[in-house]
Amino acid sequence: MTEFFRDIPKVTYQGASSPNEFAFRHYNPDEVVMGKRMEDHLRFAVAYWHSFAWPGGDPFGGQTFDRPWFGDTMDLARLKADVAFEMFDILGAPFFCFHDADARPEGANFAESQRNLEEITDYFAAKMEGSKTRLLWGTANMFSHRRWMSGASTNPDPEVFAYAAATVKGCMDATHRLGGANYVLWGGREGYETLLNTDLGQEADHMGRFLSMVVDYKHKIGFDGAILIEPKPQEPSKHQYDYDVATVYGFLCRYGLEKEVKVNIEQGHAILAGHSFEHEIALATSLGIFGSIDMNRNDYQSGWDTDQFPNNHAEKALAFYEILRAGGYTTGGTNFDAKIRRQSLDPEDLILAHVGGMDTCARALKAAAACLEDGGLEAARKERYAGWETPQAQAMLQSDLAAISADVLARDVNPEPRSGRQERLENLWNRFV
Ligand code: XUL
Ligand code: CO
Repeated sequence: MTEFFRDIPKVTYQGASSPNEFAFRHYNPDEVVMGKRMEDHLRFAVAYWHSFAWPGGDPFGGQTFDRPWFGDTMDLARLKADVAFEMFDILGAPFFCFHDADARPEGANFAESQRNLEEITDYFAAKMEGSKTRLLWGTANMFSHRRWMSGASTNPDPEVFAYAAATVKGCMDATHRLGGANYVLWGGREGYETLLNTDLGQEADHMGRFLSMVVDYKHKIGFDGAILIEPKPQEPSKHQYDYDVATVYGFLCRYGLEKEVKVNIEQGHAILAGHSFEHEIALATSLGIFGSIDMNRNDYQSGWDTDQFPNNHAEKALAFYEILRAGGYTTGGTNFDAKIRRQSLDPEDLILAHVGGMDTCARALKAAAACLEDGGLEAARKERYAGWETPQAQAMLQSDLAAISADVLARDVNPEPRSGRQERLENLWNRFV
């Protein structure tokens, strides 16, 4: 045991009226919701980067956290892993996620960075033997180091493309070795700052080719997890190529990868793209590319990607409704891509942020499940489209404009508008949240 969380007990479910701060009020892992244990529905993951690698900086100030594992040595990387697995255990977290750069010190060259990653991967594997926590996904940080400033696979310099390919290979190997359920690509620098120096078309082709290589490598090593792209419209780049789910789908179709790659949808990124979280999830499920989610919330006033822990279950219920309606996660899960505020210095803050986030999601899941089981909303939706169930309506879809026009004239078609019943349905929804 390390000293870091020394007085903090394991968090257990104690019911909604528990006065204990270190208790779940809604997240009861063994409780069965719609025929499945809550833990298996939600598949919570802790994000290594925010909780263990982030120093607390913002655009105006640097480090605020003073963690005993901060530094660039392998010993400190191992201490960080010890503390991380202790936190996973306190929370009963079934999964975690990490970038190479969160887990290992940067080496003097690629070979040294790769060796460091392999060593820490072995260390993770040993820790996982004594832990219930599994790997939801691994990924490569190809946005922090200055080599990535003009992009990774979209960099105008082919040497950076090469470095990116080698980096992703190493991270996919690590993810595979740890039995990861997915591999994620978030392209924070895959975009541009100014069109004056950018060849959009060439960069898209390089990104498409790179992604095809990732898919080929997945098959070559027999990795059976899903490859996921994480959309985001901007920040850090002015304009990012993986803008939102619709943009990613168009990109995947263009390069013939729509059956091979899915999406990891983040709440805050959806908001930055001008969408709701549930819109992005519903679109992805309808396109057959829903993979996983990064759970957090943004500050709605600042317009930044503030990555706060979720605390509004009514808002998240809309997202879980879409996930449940589509049959739930397969390889995906609920990764807390969320960080405590830079003034939240205490070890307790890290634990309680996750407890609150897990409870918020559990409450949201239960509300969404209750509404789905009630069936009223789905019945109303079905009824709204019921006209399409007739043979005539179905035949029209196989017809053509001239024939349809003749039919409209012959039957003197004059549609009567019908209420969309939005407020009634909102009232129905509110009965469950
Ligand atoms: C950045 C972001 C990343 C990805 C993984 O906004 O969400 O943390 O989730 O690289
Ligand atoms: Co994310």
